[in-house]
Amino acid sequence: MKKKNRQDKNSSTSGPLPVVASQDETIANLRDEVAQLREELEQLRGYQTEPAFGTTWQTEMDQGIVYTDGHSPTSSMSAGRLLKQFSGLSKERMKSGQIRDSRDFDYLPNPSSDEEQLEADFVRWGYCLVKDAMSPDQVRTQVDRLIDQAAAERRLNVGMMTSANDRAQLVNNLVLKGSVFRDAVEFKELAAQGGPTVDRLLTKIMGEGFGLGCAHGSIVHTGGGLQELHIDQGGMPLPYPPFPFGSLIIWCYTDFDLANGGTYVVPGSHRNASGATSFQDGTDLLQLVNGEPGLVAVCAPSGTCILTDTRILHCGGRRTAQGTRYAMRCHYNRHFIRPLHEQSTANLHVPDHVYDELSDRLKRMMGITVNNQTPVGELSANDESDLN
Ligand SMILES: O=C(O)CCC(=O)C(=O)O
Ligand SMILES: [Fe+2]
Repeated sequence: MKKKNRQDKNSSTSGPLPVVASQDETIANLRDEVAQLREELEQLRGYQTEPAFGTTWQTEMDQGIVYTDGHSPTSSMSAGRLLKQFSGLSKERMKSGQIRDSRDFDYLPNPSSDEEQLEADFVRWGYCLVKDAMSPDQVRTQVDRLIDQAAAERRLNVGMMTSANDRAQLVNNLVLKGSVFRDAVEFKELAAQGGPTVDRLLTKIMGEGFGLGCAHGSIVHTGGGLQELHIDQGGMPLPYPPFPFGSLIIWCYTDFDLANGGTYVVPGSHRNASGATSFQDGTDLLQLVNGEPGLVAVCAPSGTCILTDTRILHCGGRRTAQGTRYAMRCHYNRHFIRPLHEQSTANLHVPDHVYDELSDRLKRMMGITVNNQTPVGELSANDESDLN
């Protein structure tokens, strides 16, 4: 007679023995494992982990330093090369009426105060919309100051007109131009009621101590505002790690949508589900623009704060409606990164009377704290105990 398999399911020394899985279970487990490995491989795609055939230290050393192309200040692998293919595209799509309002897609981010939802939107689509981040009164205070400042700069012939025929104006370096802006830049509730929410989200995106790249006012009249499609970390060498270097946020002082010149974005163009960047050779970026949802205009009522991942494809949109779009755009970066934005010169010429008014946090954000004279981590010759 065949003996029954009387496997002891317990062991006196190590507790229960692992139960042998049935065949179905084993296959399911293996499938999960394969999927997990695939995901990890996908994530590593941007990085060359295996040396190419024939590569040795000697061949590399003989070749010398070849990863810079001689004109890009960072490296030949900057996103600029990949972005060239989009030249003229935003205009073409706008003119042919192919850009839709984000509200036409029910799955795209809507303004929300729920931080979990905001995080989920940011991860999935590369942007999220903080609802009522400024109250109507707070918006009014900002807009009034911005309009005054813009008029003064035009009067003095230093206005920065950024679209043909004066149809858009950029008011640079707002941190130097009023405490109302400074307070919003450092998320104080008195200037922006949803500031703490924005601050918390940005800290999750970039880590503590993130810095300010620039804060400027954006004024877009009818017919102005259109930019080329770009990303806001385009100067960084590729391949990108699976996280953004910064975040451009836009405080909407007026309503944003297609007619009003709302920002055009390609939702989801920042990464894939595994976290790998879309910005690498081999990804068909054009397919992202042409696919679903493709290029859309962000819809958000005044008072909303738009937070974007610096890897998302986007650009300023043309305002076709009468009137003017007002906004403040602030670019923040991880703390060890110098400002990347082209208008980031605020910290180069801070007048003394403004410097004295800046909070410690703002000084740190701008990278203009006075240096600590004591070398960090080095022995101090005055400290006898260190010399023993
Ligand atoms: O103003 C906008 O809608 C977008 C502007 C933008 O993309 C930028 O300044 O980098
Ligand atoms: Fe941008």
